[in-house]
Amino acid sequence: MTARTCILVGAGMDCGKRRRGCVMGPDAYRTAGIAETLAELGWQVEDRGNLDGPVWVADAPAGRIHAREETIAWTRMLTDAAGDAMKAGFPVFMGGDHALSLGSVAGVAAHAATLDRPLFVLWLDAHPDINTPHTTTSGNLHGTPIAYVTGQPGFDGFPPPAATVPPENVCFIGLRSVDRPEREAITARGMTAIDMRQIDERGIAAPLAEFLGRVERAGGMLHVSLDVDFLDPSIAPAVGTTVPGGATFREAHLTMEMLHDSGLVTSLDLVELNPFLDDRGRTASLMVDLAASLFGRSVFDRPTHSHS
Ligand code: EXY
Ligand code: MN
Ligand code: MN
Ligand code: MN
Repeated sequence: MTARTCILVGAGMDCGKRRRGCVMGPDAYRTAGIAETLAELGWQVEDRGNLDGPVWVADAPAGRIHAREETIAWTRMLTDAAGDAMKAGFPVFMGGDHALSLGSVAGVAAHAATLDRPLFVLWLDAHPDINTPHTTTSGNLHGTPIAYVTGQPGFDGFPPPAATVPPENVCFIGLRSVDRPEREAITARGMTAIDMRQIDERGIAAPLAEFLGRVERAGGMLHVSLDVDFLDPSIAPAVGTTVPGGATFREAHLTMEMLHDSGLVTSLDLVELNPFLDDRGRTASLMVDLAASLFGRSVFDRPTHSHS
């Protein structure tokens, strides 16, 4: 990684779905020692505090889009904050639910465009979050950020992203809950989707290395979006959308270690942590440990660029 300053951006967005609690995420990461942990690894850490976006709102009627206006406001705010943070270092967006990635990725994409570099996105999640406001059946906008940042239609009232991410630059890893329109969108656009069956059959390292090789050959920047539900619920209970059969402790750490060694990652989302559902802070602590692996914690030094 070239940037040695890490910018912590708290975004306790809680309106991307109906269940409350993600508002507490940024402070749970701080309580789990994220700043101290990254500083011990040699990073300069600048904590910019929490963005002051709209709070959770009462449910929209079933089947309707939930908190559209609030999500639009967060998207504007996060897009700006992401652009500013990218100029200053390596941003870590501490969520907050996954709707924060409408703004974080849009802002990062706009910054990459100013550098004339392609942006790639690695989506570590049980879900592909590629519904649009037209295809969603839940009405929860945390299920839509990939559609927004790849420029799909239906986001009425949202600012059009200044730069979009080409769908072929997105790689999903960990999928095990995919809606029918999402499957159709992924297939139609030729997106790279590594589901849990592929991980069972091939392991997680091989498909990840293939993707990282592609990013490197393109001279790309890489945004990583880590949803708590990527992890198996037995090790990460603090999330409202648990799906059995997720990544193990070792698969998750190996992913982060390989990402570090690649030197390609330039920004990170930590999303969907709901501290209200946690078990004595163990999910928050695990997420901080995973971030530490991505920021360089290892048992022994290894040569960098190990994927090529
Ligand atoms: N696909 C479902 C929906 O659109 O409501 C579930 C989305 C869950 C999103 C979580 C954050 O990854
Ligand atoms: Mn998600
Ligand atoms: Mn998810
Ligand atoms: Mn390499």
